[in-house]
Order: sequence, then structure tokens, then C-alpha cells
Amino acid sequence: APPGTGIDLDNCADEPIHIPGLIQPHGALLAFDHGGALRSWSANAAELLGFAPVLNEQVTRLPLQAPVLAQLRECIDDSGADGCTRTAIETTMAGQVFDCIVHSDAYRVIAEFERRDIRSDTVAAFALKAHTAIERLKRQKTIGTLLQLAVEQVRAITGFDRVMAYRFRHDDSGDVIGEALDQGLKPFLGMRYPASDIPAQARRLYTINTLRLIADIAYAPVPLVGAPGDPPLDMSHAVLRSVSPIHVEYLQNMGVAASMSVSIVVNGRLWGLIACHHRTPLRVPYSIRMACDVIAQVLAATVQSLDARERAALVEQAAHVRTHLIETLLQEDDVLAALQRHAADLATTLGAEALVFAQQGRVLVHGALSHEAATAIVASLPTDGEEVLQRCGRAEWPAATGAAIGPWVGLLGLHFDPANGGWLLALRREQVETIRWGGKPEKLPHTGPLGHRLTPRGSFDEWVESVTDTAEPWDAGRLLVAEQLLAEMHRASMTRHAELDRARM
Ligand code: BLA
Repeated sequence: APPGTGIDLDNCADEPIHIPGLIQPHGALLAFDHGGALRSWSANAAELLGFAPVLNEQVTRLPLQAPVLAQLRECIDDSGADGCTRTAIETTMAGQVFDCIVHSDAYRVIAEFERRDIRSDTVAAFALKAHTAIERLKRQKTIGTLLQLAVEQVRAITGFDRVMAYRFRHDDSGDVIGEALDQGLKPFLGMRYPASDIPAQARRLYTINTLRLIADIAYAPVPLVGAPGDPPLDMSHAVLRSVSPIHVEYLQNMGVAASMSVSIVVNGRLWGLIACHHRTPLRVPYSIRMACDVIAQVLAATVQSLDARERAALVEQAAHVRTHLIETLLQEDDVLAALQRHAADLATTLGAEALVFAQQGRVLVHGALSHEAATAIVASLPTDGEEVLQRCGRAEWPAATGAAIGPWVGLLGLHFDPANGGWLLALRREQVETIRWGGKPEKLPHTGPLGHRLTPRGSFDEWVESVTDTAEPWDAGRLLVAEQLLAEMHRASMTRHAELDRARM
């Protein structure tokens, strides 16, 4: 663990990553108060920028190029109200080209000078590539093809060895669902990681600051110096922010030497990340990073509309299935046989891996579920009028059911005929059984001081442990589908009974 911080694997969501008091060494930082007085700077400022900073020196007295000064003064003038938005310009100091990136928050105006070794025209050519990339992204029809194209484009623009699309799940664990990589690297596609690999404070930060670069994992952090009584500098929006040492070890254990990630924020929530790795240090210039940020924003907007479209398609499909089922139910005396005829469609719309239909002691099965397990499941159900029943963990099942249900711990039950024990059951397996684990568990060559946990395999083991005996819960969309189905079945049954009564009269 980072010495003296008290932060370890168990409490890493408490690490205040926005105020590390340190930066990465490929640049220097100056921080001014809203009056334009210099309050703190990185210890490498003199060496990189060619002048020795002095506490409370006015910005106008610093030996900066005129355009940089103008940019800083403008930010200082705007810093009072809403703050100034982040801007960047190129500048040369002590014979070195820098991107100077300026932004402000409620207390400070921060200027970061990031060293750049690539010429401006090369950078401009890459940024242009991003433009064509964006047009193609907007035309994608599914989230899968969209993310795959995006990772290929980000790889082409940045040169990373490996670029992954990482999508968060209902419980903040995540899946690698798209990947572009150099030959000779083992794919991570299909791998799943626990929520704790990206702790809560990091997720919060990543929704407001959407891109971060660790240019060289082996870096020695540079401390900030300045007025001793000042509160720590908030680096939430700083591009040179030094990252968590725990995360650095994680990447080291993976054999990664440089990392960048870009947030995909949908409806204000962190939906996923584009995560990039390189086996050697890689300093991606600021404007290329901004091009990636724009790609991620287009991605987010496209995800949002595809998501909405997918949801609408599900609702439409469910209505269709319902109509067909009801037609059959109105003609067919045997309700279970009617359900069985539509089983495949019902399983799809209910998001189930298997179905069980039960009534008056009869039990029918659709899917890879044994009759014994189905009978045990039916026997565990309440007989009262409970209409919709959900169980997502083994602990929610009656103790008497025991091991009889096998891996089928996820249940969504629709009590369509309480008087006759009529149930439609949608079932899901334990999550561990449904995961497509991309790489074979391997012996990992590197493991750091904090051990196995901070490796992809160790982290997967952690995930398995955290979800053992649970199934993925049904989301709001599927629950709505289920409730509408149940209501329609009740209506059909009443119609049917009314008809039978009439026939009898
Ligand atoms: C941050 N963890 C991150 C980030 C990623 C991951 C992408 C964002 C930072 C970056 O861009 O590099 C996780 N990276 C992954 C995963 C893969 C990957 C899952 O490439 C899969 C291939 N991490 C842990 C544990 C802790 C932890 C146990 O595994 C804490 C005990 C902490 N991760 C942690 C912290 C950050 C982080 C604190 C924030 C780093 C920062 O921005 O300062």
C-alpha cells in the first residue's frame, strides 16, 4: 500500500484521489488564486519552465509567452462566476514545446505545461482522422458494432497496443465487450471485473472529468509546493494529476507501461470506459486525447439512442408475443400446452435461460433444466396470492429447497392462476455459470507487493466470490414486460371463464 496513507485493498474507495498533492513528471503545474497571485507549483517547475517560481508573484510578472499570459488572464477574469472552461495552446519554454492547458475551479486557476515531442502538423493530421471516424460511428446500428468500431478508431488515432470497450453492469461490475489489439497480446474480450477495480470515488471523478492518461507507469511523482497553510489543490480537472498507487500496481501487474481511459457518460451515469494499454510509455498529445474525448461523447450519444431503440424494440416484441399467446389461450383448453407452444418467445422477452410452467400439480419445462429441479422449484413457491415473485440469490429460497435447484437461483415467477397453483416461472442461472471468461486462468508472471488480488485473474476471482449464489436480477424493462404479460393472462382467463359459463347456461 502507499506508505503512510492508511489506504489498502479494503478501503480504497476512501482514497482522496482528487487531492494527491502530486503530479506526473511529464509536465509542470502552476496554481494561482482568483486575484492572479501564484500560490503553488510543482517542484519541477523551475527545471522544466526555466524560471524559479516565487510565492504570491503576480501572473503578469512571470516570463510566459504573451498568448499564454493572455489565456491565463482571461481565465482569471472568468474564474469568479462559473469558472473558465479548459483551454489549451502551444507554447515554447526553455527550448521545449509544451501544450499549456488552463482551467479554474472555485479557489484556483491552474496552468499545466505538458511536454510534447510530436510536431503540431503531425498532431493535426491525427485529429483530422478523428473527424472521419465520428461520421462512421454515428451510422452504427448496434451497440456491439458501435463499440468495436470505436476501439479500432481510438487505437488508430493514439497508437495504443490494446484498446478495450468496458461496459458497466447493474452492480457496477464490468465486461470487456469490444477490443482492438496488437498481435501477440492475449485478448481480454469477454472478461469480467468486479466493481471494486474502479472504486466509487474514481467513478464519480470520471463522470465529471472524462479522460485520464498515465504516460509512464514507472514515473516518480513530483510534489506540489507553495503556501504551507493552503488547503490541498483540487486536481479533479487537472491533466497531470498523479494517480492512485494501488491502481499503478494493478497496471504494473498486468504488464502495462502506459494507460489511458475515456469515460462514456450516458444520462449523467458512467456507462462504460474506453480503456487503453501500452507495453511501453506513451505520451499521447493533448489534442489527440481531446479527439478521443469527442469520440467518446459521440459514442455516448449514439449509445443513448440505440439503447432507447433497443428498449422500444423489446416492448414491441413483448406485445407481439403476448398477442399470440392470448390468441392461443383463448382457443386452447390446456393452458400449459398453450404456454409451452410459445415458450421460446416467452423466454426471449422475459430474458430467461429456462422456463417452467405449472398448474394443478403438472409441471412442464422449457430449457436445460431437469424435471427434478423444476419440481423442487415449484414446491418452494408460496400458495398465497402473491402475483409477481423475484428471487435472485440462493439465500432467498426456502431452506428446505436446499441444493435441489442446482444453479437455477434466479427466479421471476408469475402467479397467473393462484386458485390452481398456476405459475409461469422464468429462470436464470448463477452468474458464474453464464460468464464467458475470455482468457484461460493463467499463471501470471508479475504480482506486486499487494499480491494476487491486483491482477486480472485475481480480480476475476474476487468477482466470482462476490456473486457466488446469485443470479442477475431482472431489470425494470423486463419486470414491466412480465407484469403486462400477467395482466393479459388474467384478462384472457376471465374471458375464457365467461365464455365457458355462457356455454354452460
Ligand atoms: C482506476 N481501474 C481504474 C481505471 C481502470 C481500472 C480502467 C481508470 C484509470 C486508468 O485509465 O487506467 C480498471 N483497467 C481496469 C480493469 C481493466 C483495466 C478492470 O484495464 C481490465 C482489463 N483497483 C483495484 C483495487 C483497487 C483499485 C482492488 O483493482 C482498490 C483497492 C483502485 N482503480 C483503483 C483506483 C483508481 C482505479 C483508486 C483510480 C485511479 C486514479 O484515477 O487515480
